[in-house]
Amino acid sequence: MNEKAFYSIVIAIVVVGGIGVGIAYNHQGSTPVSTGAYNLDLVIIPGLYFNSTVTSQPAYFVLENGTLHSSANISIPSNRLIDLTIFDYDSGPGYGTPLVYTNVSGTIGGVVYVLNKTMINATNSGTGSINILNNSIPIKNISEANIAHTFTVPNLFGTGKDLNVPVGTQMVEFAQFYANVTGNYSWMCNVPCGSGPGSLEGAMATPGWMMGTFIVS
Ligand SMILES: [Cu+2]
Repeated sequence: MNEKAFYSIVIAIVVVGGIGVGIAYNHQGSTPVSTGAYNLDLVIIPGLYFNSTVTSQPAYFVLENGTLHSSANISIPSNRLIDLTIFDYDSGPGYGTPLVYTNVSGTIGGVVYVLNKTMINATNSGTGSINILNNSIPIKNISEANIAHTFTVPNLFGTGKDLNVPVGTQMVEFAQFYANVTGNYSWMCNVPCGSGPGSLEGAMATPGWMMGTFIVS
């Protein structure tokens, strides 16, 4: 083999190999890789004192390591299955919620699982024991009469493709999703749950209450 042919082969190997690595890398980057789910636990608590004019407001908190943290900045890892659980102590109704936000969007299967009072039936034994029925119910919509809040991250999956989880009155809900594009997003509730509609003050307009930053990194 002459020198020219040898280097041609070396270059061919490097170029083809490089393309192969590039494809593999690109494939990994665009496809969700599950390395164990990340738990994002959110708690909604009503009736918190805001200030003397707005008085009581509801707020989201992040539950982590057994303590509540501000929801002003919520962080999740990219390219990893997110197990989202929302514990809502608040009640509705949520009349005036734009109908699009009463629908689930962006979750795996397009559903959230409701783990509400229907899950636990303590009345049928009569012995004081508690029966836990594992019948979490997948839903795609919560009516205005039953909605209390939403957890919404606009454009999380691309332009116009939102994460939207409607949260029902005093329900515990579970949903899963992947976020594959890193960056800072906004999160907010789209139920007029805080101070009056259009108000610039109160939960709906204050980070750490019903809105904030959603960080995918
Ligand atoms: Cu709300």
